[in-house]
Amino acid sequence: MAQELHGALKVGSERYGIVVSRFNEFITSRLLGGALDCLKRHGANDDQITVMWVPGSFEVPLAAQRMAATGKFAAIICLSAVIRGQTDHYEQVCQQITRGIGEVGLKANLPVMFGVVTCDTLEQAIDRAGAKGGNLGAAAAAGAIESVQVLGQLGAIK
Ligand code: INI
Repeated sequence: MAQELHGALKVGSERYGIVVSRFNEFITSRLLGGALDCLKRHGANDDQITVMWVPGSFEVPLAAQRMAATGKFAAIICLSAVIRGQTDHYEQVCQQITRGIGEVGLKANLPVMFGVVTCDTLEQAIDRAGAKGGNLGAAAAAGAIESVQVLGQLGAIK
């Protein structure tokens, strides 16, 4: 029978880094709240979590890269919000953060989670920051825990 690996939603002694954008702080503070709640409810203590605030989405990938380079974190959770109605360079900001977060994860060989709300209106952003669309920050944190868990199992394969 094939061996399958599944990551449990259980935090061990590993540390998590969170990068969060001040731009659209009304939304991102709620994403942060969701991520912290998720990490703690799955076993993390405050001293296992470091939160780094940056000016906007554009600055998130570099901060994630620097956090990853410390070697102290098992995963980095990136949280920001890009709302089309508020910016004439929506596409550029979205492209930068999407490509940047992907690159940082692969280069650092770490789970770097995309907890970025990209949408047309403030109402849609609110929906995804704790209203009827759930909380993308919590989802990103759950994804980080699961990724750390499942990747950690690779070393035990015989
Ligand atoms: N940053 C965001 O996180 N979301 C946005 O919607 C946004 N808009 O609308 O422009 C935004 N801009 C700031 C940008 O990320 C940088 O912080 C800024 O350009 C300085 O480099």
